[in-house]
Amino acid sequence: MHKDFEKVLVTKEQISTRITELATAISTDYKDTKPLFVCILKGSIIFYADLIRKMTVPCQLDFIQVSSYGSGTTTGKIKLLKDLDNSIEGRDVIIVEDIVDSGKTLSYLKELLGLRKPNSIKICTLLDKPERREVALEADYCGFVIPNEFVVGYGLDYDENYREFDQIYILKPEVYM
Ligand code: PRP
Ligand code: 7HP
Repeated sequence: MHKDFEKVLVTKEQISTRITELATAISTDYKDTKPLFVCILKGSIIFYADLIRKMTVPCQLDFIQVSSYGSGTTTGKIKLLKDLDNSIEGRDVIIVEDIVDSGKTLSYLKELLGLRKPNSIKICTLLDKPERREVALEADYCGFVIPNEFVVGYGLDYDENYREFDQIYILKPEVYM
């Protein structure tokens, strides 16, 4: 294991099993429509790529990127860095996220995309850290509820590092303190 990691929190086997379950549930719920999966760059790309490949109904893809002003996600001031390529009017949108922490990123995005007259918007997150929530926000599909620890791997980073690991690890506090 990498020297900066305290322990594995979610193994690759657990991730894979849960993603199949999520994709099965979403495929059932969207069997009569063609959902548009919106990937929030960059953290969710690995989860997103694995999730859509387990879908058993037709779907389409688009990408969006936001960033917080200041350090981390604590300011709540969010900037749109890359918009979607296509209109979502009348579409059934599923926003795919790696982690819900304060809830600010997703509440901003849900409001922004909601103004564009989609037929529906739902949220699918791999991880939910409810102890950190600052704004009311609930995911419609959630992989794992996790404790209030800083996690990396499987797309999640600290200072742009560790995204390439295929499991989710708790980062040693001394790395970020
Ligand atoms: C991280 C993560 C979520 C967001 C969650 O993104 O990927 O998008 O923070 O935090 P919140 O619930 O407190 O808003 P980050 O801004 O680090 O960008 P990244 O996806 O490029 O890593
Ligand atoms: C954002 C984020 N990124 C990586 N790991 C975590 O635990 C995080 N919480 N919020």
